[in-house]
Amino acid sequence: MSRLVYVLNGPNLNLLGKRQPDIYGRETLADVERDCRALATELRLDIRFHQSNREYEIVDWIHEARETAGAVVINPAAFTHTSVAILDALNAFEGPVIEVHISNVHKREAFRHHSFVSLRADGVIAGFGTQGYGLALRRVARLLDDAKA
Ligand code: CA2
Repeated sequence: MSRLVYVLNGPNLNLLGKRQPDIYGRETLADVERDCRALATELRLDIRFHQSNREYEIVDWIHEARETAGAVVINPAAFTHTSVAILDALNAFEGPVIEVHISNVHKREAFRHHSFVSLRADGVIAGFGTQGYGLALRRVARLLDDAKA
């Protein structure tokens, strides 16, 4: 299976590190991308790292991943709780999908407790801060290694 991993980020995550550090920490999305790239090299993964505030762009990247990628790591942000379109796109992707949330959504408002994406995700990480992205990449590397063996 391809060792290319799409790391996708939903709406408002471009503000990471710039607002609400009590909830989301002080690292920016550029810091997260840099850390993901360094870890990916260690794990022999290639990554495509994207963020969008537009649902259709995330759907289009998942379609692209169908053709080229072995796994998807996704923080769908607010679309987690609303988007059947992203769920449908992920259901059409064959490799591992890991859902990441920086905050512990279960400790927050009730509307954040339901995730459409969790109906497809092979694993869900929440509340580990931006460290969750690295944990997701480690899991994906293991799953891709296991699929090869
Ligand atoms: O905890 C997460 O990673 C979330 O996916 C973040 C989403 C939220 O809607 C989900 O319920 C949980 C919000 C992303 C907004 O990110 C910001 C970061 C800094 C400042 C403002 C927004």
